[in-house]
Amino acid sequence: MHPSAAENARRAFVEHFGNEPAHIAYAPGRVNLIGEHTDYNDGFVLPCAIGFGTAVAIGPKLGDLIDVMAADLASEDSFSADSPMADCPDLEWTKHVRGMAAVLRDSGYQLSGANMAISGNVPQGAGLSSSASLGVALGLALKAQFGLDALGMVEIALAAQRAENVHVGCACGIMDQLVSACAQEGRALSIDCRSLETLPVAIPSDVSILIVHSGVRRELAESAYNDRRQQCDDVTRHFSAKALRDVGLDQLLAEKQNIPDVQFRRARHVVTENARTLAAANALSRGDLSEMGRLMAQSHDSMRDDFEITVEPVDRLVALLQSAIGPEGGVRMTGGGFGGCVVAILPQAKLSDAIAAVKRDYRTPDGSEPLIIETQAAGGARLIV
Ligand code: GAF
Repeated sequence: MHPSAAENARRAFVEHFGNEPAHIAYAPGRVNLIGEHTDYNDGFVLPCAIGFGTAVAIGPKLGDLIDVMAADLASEDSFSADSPMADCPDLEWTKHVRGMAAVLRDSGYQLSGANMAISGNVPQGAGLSSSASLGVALGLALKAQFGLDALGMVEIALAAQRAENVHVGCACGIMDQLVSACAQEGRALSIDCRSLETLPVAIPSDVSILIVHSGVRRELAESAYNDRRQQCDDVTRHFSAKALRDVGLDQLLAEKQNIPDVQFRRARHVVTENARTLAAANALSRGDLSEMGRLMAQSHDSMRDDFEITVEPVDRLVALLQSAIGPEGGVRMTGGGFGGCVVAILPQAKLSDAIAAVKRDYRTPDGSEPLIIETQAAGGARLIV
């Protein structure tokens, strides 16, 4: 069995810095059940946390330097708590770490010297939010180390999003960080991405969540993601609205002739996905898996045809899982798109059939068996020590 992320981070801290960490913070990755590309349009999402995450072990250090090591990458960095972004190496992980320190510092939180070791087990490049889990775990570790009592979980999520937007260069919304920070075990989180209100939705105990990685790497995902954001903003501007959340389907259809076709279809995805996501939170809370399945199928079709973020192997995987699951339960691509994972929600009794069908009928583009993860909805970020 693999040691947990927290145990790996602790062990790396002890080996590297020669003493026990004062705190270990852990934050999970997530899978989104429905509500894709709606978060940055002030819309609705329904993700849950998964049983994989990132741990940050932290301890005191005299002076102003924060020394940090990424145990899984055998890579190190050292920066001033007073000017975290000065001479930042062009490495994604260091931008996340320094970016989080910079955002907290710019928000008025006092940081000073510290030692940190990081380890995570979220599958990389799978669309399961390894970055968000890193940002949130860092926020919680820095809060514990420096006694930042005013820093609440929602604020940690917002800081992690800001660090990604400003210092990593990814224009992501708030979904991933917020569910990593605030998830509850056994529940999905219905999130209003405008008010940031969250409503836990219990997942019935006889229902399973299955994640299958298509094996398609999410190449060019960042620039395509930013293009989609831009196209949504174009339509928002067309209506002089605050966000696409405020544009109704009738209103959008009435303007079809006056909006370029691509932009129209992007907006139609977002507007209809918001309605599906609210309906899905309702269906899940009633344990209505056939309605869930119907909404997830519509969501996938909309991502494929209107938002154009699926790829052929992902579409194939969704079709084969849907026929293994049948009408009680659903499956769709999950996350930002252009590869990555699909998520299925199904009765536990169907789980072994669904897994067998994937193993029998699906191969990743390099010919291997795909990564299959059966998960329960996990709890959100927490201090382990
Ligand atoms: C990525 C982003 F980080 C999220 O904010 C969200 O927009 C998602 O893609 C698409 O729903 O995970």
